[in-house]
Amino acid sequence: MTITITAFERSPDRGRGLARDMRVRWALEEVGQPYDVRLLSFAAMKEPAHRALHPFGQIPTYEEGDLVLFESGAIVLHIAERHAGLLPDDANARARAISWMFAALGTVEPPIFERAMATIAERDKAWYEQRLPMLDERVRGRLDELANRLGDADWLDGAFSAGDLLMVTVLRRLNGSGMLEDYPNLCAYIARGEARPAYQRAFEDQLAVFTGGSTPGR
Ligand code: GTB
Repeated sequence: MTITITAFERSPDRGRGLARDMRVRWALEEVGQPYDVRLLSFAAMKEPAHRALHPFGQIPTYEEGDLVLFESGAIVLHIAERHAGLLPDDANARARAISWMFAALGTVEPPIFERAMATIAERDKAWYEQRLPMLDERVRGRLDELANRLGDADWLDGAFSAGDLLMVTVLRRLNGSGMLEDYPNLCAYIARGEARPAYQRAFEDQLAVFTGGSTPGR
């Protein structure tokens, strides 16, 4: 059955792979599932046709036959549960990998997202200079904890899993912030994720949308 996901027609990240379709593309590449991409303008995302798929009028969505999903974490979990390669077979290890998925999106992403939004939307506000150190501190707190837990391991819990996939996409949002450089093991962890062939295929495909190349899916 054909899988179709949605993505920005013109991503504000200019092809840096920071929008949340990237994690879905990467997951599909990891499990070897071909997919089509429907590109949407900001206006089209708010039209009834897209809101029928996504109540909040956002990307990404995922369609497969009668199934329509929204929320990138739920989509990645669906892919990981249906296809081998992103979750361990052992039940306890699988539950732990899912914990890391939730940790990436529920514990690590919020302070990173909040900081990113402030740097975009609040830079010209009177409070920005005062607020930024507080936002930085919240991010640093999470990075300290994550770096301590990861230590010198390659991945968060044994083999690469959907938990690592989500965590790497979350951490990448800090590229260019200067905050990651204090955490060499997290930098190496991100680099390991980015070096995966599936990541690279996904990245090239989303970049091709920005540079005007084709987005064939695979
Ligand atoms: N919780 C949802 C999920 O995980 O799927 C959040 C989905 C979401 O935020 N989608 C964004 C969207 O559709 C795109 S990814 N925004 C349009 C809207 O709400 O009207 C967020 C994003 C946007 C831009 C950058 N960037 O430029 O770097 C990075 C991430």
